[in-house]
Amino acid sequence: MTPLIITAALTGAETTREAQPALPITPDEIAEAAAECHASGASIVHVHARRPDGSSTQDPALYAEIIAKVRARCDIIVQLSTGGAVGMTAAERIAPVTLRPEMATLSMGSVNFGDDVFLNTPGDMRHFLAVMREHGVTPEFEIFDSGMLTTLNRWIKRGITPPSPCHVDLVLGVPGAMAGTAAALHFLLADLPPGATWTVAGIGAAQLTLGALAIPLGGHVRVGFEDNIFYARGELATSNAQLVARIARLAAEHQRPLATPDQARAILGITPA
Ligand code: KMH
Ligand code: ZN
Repeated sequence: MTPLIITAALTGAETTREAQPALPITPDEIAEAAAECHASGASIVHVHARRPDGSSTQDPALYAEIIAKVRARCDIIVQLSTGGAVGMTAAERIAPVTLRPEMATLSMGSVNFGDDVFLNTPGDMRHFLAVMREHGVTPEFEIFDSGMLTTLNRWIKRGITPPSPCHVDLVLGVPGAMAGTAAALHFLLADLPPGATWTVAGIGAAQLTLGALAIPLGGHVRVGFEDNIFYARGELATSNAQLVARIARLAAEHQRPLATPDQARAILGITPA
């Protein structure tokens, strides 16, 4: 079976230190957490920047510092967020892509997001794709609801993006979007673009259940404090790496090898710069 790519979504835009005391916030903390996750089996790190006070920002200078500090520690693939936080402008969100990270996320539509709306207009989405192409950045298409996968299939049909390589992240369990259930995952998988690779990012308790399900199904798994702060019911995780290590153990039980960063690059069609 294809080696398993584990993505560690370390920080996110919404998780707070108050809720999760081990949340990495500064570039040094993020780089250290990335190295720990790499050592525990992750081959991609999904990154959001924060200001020193913990608030979310897409400031390219902070992202540049994070990338440099991660690079100094390990060879993990750095995937920047273009989702940022709700309420940010499209211009703010896309700005760090000019740093030419290996990957960046591209959300495929608008959706309710808790009490907010995560806005992604068709024009902004096409602009994000164009900027990523211009800078040699591999997109990860973020799918929060089924219409977003329909849009991605339409893009492929119209030649806006190629059918391969094509990597999607099925983010399941956001309040306002698709449920974090096996039924929702199977429903989306039936409509996956032919040849696409996929990761599942379950929110909250679905992080474990859907991650565990993806391993025998041949998918890939995202874990981390962006999506879930607990190790078990009522028990906070002690680190992002603890969540990565659990998926690595489950993969070993399924005799599914873990992808090294270079194997992940080959699977995802990323050509090192
Ligand atoms: N913070 C969410 C509103 C991404 O990273 O691309 C969007 C998000 C998606 O986190
Ligand atoms: Zn994110």
